[in-house]
Amino acid sequence: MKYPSEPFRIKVVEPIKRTTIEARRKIIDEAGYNVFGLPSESIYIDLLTDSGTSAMSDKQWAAMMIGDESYAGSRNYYHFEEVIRDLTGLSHIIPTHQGRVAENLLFSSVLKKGNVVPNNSHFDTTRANVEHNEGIAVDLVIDEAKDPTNLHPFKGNIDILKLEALIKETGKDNIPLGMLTVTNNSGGGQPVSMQNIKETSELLHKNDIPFFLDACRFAENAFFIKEREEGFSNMSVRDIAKKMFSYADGCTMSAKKDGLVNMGGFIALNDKKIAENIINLLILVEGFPTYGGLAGRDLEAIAVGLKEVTDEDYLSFRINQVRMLGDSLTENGIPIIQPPGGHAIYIDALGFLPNLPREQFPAQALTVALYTHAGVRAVEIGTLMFAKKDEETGEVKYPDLELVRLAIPRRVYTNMQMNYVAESLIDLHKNREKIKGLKITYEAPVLRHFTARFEIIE
Ligand code: PM9
Repeated sequence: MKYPSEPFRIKVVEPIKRTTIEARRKIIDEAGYNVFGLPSESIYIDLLTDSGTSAMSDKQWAAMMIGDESYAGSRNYYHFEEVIRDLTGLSHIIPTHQGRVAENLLFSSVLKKGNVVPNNSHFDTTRANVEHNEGIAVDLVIDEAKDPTNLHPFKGNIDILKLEALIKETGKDNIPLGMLTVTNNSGGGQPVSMQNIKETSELLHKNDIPFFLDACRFAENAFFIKEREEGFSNMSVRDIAKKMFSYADGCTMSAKKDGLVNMGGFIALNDKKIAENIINLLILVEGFPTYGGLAGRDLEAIAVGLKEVTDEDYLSFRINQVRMLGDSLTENGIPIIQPPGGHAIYIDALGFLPNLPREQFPAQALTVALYTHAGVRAVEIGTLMFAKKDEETGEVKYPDLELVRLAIPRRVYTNMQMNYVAESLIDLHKNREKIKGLKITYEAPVLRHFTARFEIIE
């Protein structure tokens, strides 16, 4: 089958409501034209994020019943530690309640003012945590990634020559670590090849710089390597994932993605001294190192989720469900980042709404229109999330791409529901000249996309 059918049957059903277009017009106006302000009850299909929105399996729910809620030394921590050690080969396993805390603890422990952190593309929380610690986050993804139509199989790759130049220019002592985000969320959920992981690791190590993975979607990345990279078609996805980790000195992970849970994360690393510093901070802000802000039952569910996520029937359905949505949009003339990413489809809002100027937030305008038209919540990844204003000149630097992300929760929606999303977008595309631009009326100084408010430009 081109698009495999669901490799699971549904045991628990959560009803979702359909609302009228009139009701949604009122609700989105009250939310200041920001979909983060919408009550989830007003949404039919929620594609805001694939993070923390997965459906857990029967085995994960069963695992929660063997939660050991001891303050220290919970048996679930030891299982969690064993599974992560086996997967990553890394020595120190530190639980956190989600990915950004892992980032915060790591960067608070290794960054000094003015230090530089290279990455293919920093996710927004990663960048914010680097900058919060007075570091400089530098994105070095390959140029092909900036062209939405380019069919490069590994558009998440970092540009090795640019990385080399950055190390020379900055000086290796000013780079406390280098990172790769797998898959590259901000660049379209695109995978990084094993070759690129290896070359990045070698180059960083040659300069005595530790190499970390932002491993949120490691299993999806490993599946793409199996599908696309020469020499891996006969290797299991689990072994490919292990090989990816084998090049790294550490990783941060939001288990809310490929951990298949609703909450959780971790840092894993080999350096004992840094691990000690992180643990001291962890005790201050998250909790004792055998729970790190999570309940024992959460740790158990993550341990099971990290095993389930490399199941190849699951991954084949997962990746192809996302691809199916992307293919139907493409077939109907809707511009998306090609090829479809692992966890999401990214619509090129500049191609969808060529008449709206960047200062009118075209991707946000499309996100608002999609919710109003169909009750589908997507998220903007463009001007609102990434534009930077030069305080002195007032000039706005826009990101390369202006995108609307349709992130698909894991094991949650059926292919029929994905057809509904595709049809809604096709409808909207036919009537695209009616979509109006937006003007910002409130913005916070950091991570403004979460709380910004807008009005429609009539
Ligand atoms: N990613 C996402 O929707 C959730 C937050 S924004 C709605 O894509 C990477 C690559 C991520 C990521 C979160 C985090 C932070 C780190 N790296 O959300 O703190 O995609 O668990 O993880 C989101 P936490």
